[in-house]
Formats: sequence, C-alpha cells, structure tokens
Amino acid sequence: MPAPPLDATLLPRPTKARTRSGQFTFTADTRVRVGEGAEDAARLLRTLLAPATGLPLHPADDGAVVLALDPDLTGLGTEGYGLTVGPHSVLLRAARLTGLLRGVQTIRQLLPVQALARAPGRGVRWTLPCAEITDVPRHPWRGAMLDVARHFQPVEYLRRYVDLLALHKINVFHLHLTDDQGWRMPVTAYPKLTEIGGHRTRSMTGPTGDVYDGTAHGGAYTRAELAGLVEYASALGVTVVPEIEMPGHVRAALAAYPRLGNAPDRALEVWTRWGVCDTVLGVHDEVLDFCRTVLEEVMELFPSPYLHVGGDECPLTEWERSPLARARIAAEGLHGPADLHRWFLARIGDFLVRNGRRPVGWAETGTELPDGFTVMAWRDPAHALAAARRGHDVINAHHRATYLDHPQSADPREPPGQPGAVVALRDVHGHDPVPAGATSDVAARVLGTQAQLWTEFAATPERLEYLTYPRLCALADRGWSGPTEWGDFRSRLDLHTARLDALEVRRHP
Ligand code: TNX
Repeated sequence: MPAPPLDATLLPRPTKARTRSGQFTFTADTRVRVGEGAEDAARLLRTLLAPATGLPLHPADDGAVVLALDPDLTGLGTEGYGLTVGPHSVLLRAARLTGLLRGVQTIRQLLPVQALARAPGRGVRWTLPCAEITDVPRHPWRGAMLDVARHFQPVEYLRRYVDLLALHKINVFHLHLTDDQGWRMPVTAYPKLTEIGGHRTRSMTGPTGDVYDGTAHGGAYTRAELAGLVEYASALGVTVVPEIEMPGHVRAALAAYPRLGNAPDRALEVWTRWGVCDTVLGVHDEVLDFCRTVLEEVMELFPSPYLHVGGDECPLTEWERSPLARARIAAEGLHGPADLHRWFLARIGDFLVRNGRRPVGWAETGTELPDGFTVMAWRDPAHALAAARRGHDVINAHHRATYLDHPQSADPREPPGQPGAVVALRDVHGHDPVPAGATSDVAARVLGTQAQLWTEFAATPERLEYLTYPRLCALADRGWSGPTEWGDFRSRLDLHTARLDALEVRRHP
C-alpha cells in the first residue's frame, strides 16, 4: 500500500506540504549542523528523540541535518518553519527560534511512531519521508488552560501536560492557580495564602447538594517548581500564562486573610463547595495593595507578556451591603456596586500595563472589561464579537466548544463530570475562533482559541488525560491549520492516535 501523502498524516495539518519519493534515514552517525541561535532547537531535537531512538545527533559543521535561523524569512512569522527532507539531508529553517521548535515537533511526527515511546525502539529504521513543507499557524494564541486550584497536580505532571501540548503546537499553557477551593502559588509577602488557603477539609462529591467526600485535599507549588516549569515550557516554545483570580473566586485567600474581604471579623474556611461563591474581595486600599504585591511576585516568576487576573463570576451582594464599598463608590463617582468590578479591574490592569504586561480577563458580557484587557470570551460567541468590536484583543473560549470538563458524549458510561451540554470532538473541531459576523478588522483582533479544563470533577492525571485527548487535538488543528474537513481530520486523528498511544496518553476511546 502506498504511504498516505504526508500532510494527511500530520496533526495539526501543515499549511503546504509536498511528498517526494525516497526517504532520509537517521543513523548513529547522523550529525547536526547547528546555525547561530539554533542551539536550543538542536537540544530539543536530541532530547525528544534520545529515549526511543538513542540517536546521539552530535553537532558537526558538515552535518546532514541542518537547523538554521534566517531572519529574512519574514513570511514565516514567529512560529512558522520550512522543512525540506531529501534522501541525504534535512533542512529545517525559520525566522525565529520558536519556528524551529515547531519544526522539531513535525520531524518527530514524521518519524515512525516508535520514536515517541519511552522505551528504546529496537530494530526500527528511523526514516523521514522526503518532503517539502512550509507551515505557518493561522492563529497566534492556541492555548490550553488547566485548573490546578480545584484539584492540585504535582509539577512533574504539569511538565508531562506541557510535553503533550508542544507535540500539538499549542503555544500557551494557562495555569489557573487560585480559586475559592485552593490557592496554589506561594507568595512570600502573604505566606498564609498557601499555608491556609492551600488546603480544604473536604469536597462536594457532585455538582449540587450537600454531599461531601470527607477527604482533605491540598497542595501548593514552591517558587523553584514554578520557575522550573516556566523554563521547561519555554524550551518547548510554550508560554506559561498564570491566572490569579480577582475580585471573585477568592474564598481561599479570604480564609487566609479575612481582612481582605467585606467583613473583616468573619472566620471563613477554604470553600468545600463547587459553583459561584458570593464572598469576594473588598475594595479598600489594603486590598489593592495586596493584589499588586501578589502580582509583583507573579511577574518575578512568570515572564509571560500576558497575565490573567480572572474577573469572572463576581456576585455583588457583599458590595451592596458593605459601608467601605459604598464609600468607594461615592469617592470615585461610580453609579453603584456594578461599577466597582470594572473600577477594580481597571486599577489592576493599569498596574500591569505600567509594568509592561498585558492583563487578560474572563468576559461575562463582552462589554464590561476595562480598555487594555485581552478578553477571554467563554459564555457566548456574541461576547467575543462585542469585545473585538470595542477594540479588545479576544481569545475565543466558547464553553460549548472548548470546555473539556464537559463530557465528550452522552454515553452513560462517561465518568461523572460537569453537568450540562456534551462537548463532542466534532464540536471542538467545528468551532471557528473568529465569530460569525466579524469584519476583517474585527477578525484581526481575535488572537485565537483555547481549551479549558476545570477540575471540580477531575482529580487524577488519568482523568485529566481522558478529558483532554483527543479533543485537544481538534482544538490544536483548528487553531493552527484553520478549518479542515471533518473526514480529513478524522483520518489524520486515526494515525495520530498511534502517537498518543506510544506516549501512553490515557485518552478517551
Ligand atoms: C465557569 S468559565 C467558571 C469556572 C467553573 C466552570 C465549570 C469561568 C471563567 N468560570 O469557575 O469551573 O464554569 O465549567
């Protein structure tokens, strides 16, 4: 049987690919010519291929495999690359290092599937089909969010998660570090955030009702772990975007420091329920100082240009009753408690912008986040459109197509999870990040798309992988390649599934 054309095997699908006859074979003698600035790509190629292939891939000036940066290849942008495989040479070129890193993942996918395994593949010939590929992503933001606040995961598992993102050319790992049920990032100035806020006594077992599991849950990262993760992801061309929730979803912080809330003498526990909690931050000066101090430490650890500050689901009940909130409304000339949310986030956003960063927030409606915010629109595609029309950069995170905590089918054997609509593989594949009705200038403000894995009902790595794969493959394909035929995607996914299996991904069947 002739091999399928090679763009029919890659996931995401490359922009342009032509298969030629013949193949290149890696052997123990294959050397790599590493151009200036390409050292990190050579290291990645070696590291990724070593466990299964044992190939040393030593550097040499006359190497048959060439990794080269050429800043004149501007058409390739930051992440694009060109790959030419001939019978005696492999040439990988890009304008920027990140492009080379993407190309390395393509080489990995073009090799026999055993190249992805943990164990050495004995007797395998490490061949690449001769080909000419030019590949440039459609959208600059192709993200995956993992909620480690509801259920903590050790940093080793986060590294594995990032490995799998990079294979799919996902470039943003959005780490949801704080929520009502847990605070996972250490803050030197406020140690109780993790000491107290990092632990809860029990968890609700279902989405509603008063049934609890009776098991304590907790955990927090060290600064060294987070710094190490950032560095690890960066070597794979993945940016870690941290999220610190405010002014809602802060119950864990308020359990640690009740004076930051709207009733300073109240003792609160880290929340053990799921859903929307009505305890929120106060709006007095001390709270803004707290947020800025926390974000200063976030900026020390995370070099990402984008920092996420939450902003979702902030009930107004406490501000309606609080004398301090009423005083703030009067002093700032606001119309009422509803204006405080925007006022609060504007202060925080200005602070980040003054520090050279870009604030990101969840949008409840598409019109309420302050200017300068990048908007993650999750409720309704109309919000993505409204926000982009107002001039915001937008990431389309529509829950009906990107919420991986939802079940992937209506099959009663699906594990119990988030109630609500099924998010099937086909829904993810069919989701256009650019909302219908966008003119070209509005469409240009849509940075891309992102998958969300909320973890109220997903506590273990097994469950996280089951929910993530293969749906993340569809999101990665859409974000990198743009629209592809469902049948084309399905047949590529069938081949790709062998790669996931080689990597021992505990995927949905
Ligand atoms: C809404 S989306 C939330 C999360 C929940 C999720 C469950 C968003 C910004 N907030 O707090 O975990 O729904 O699907």
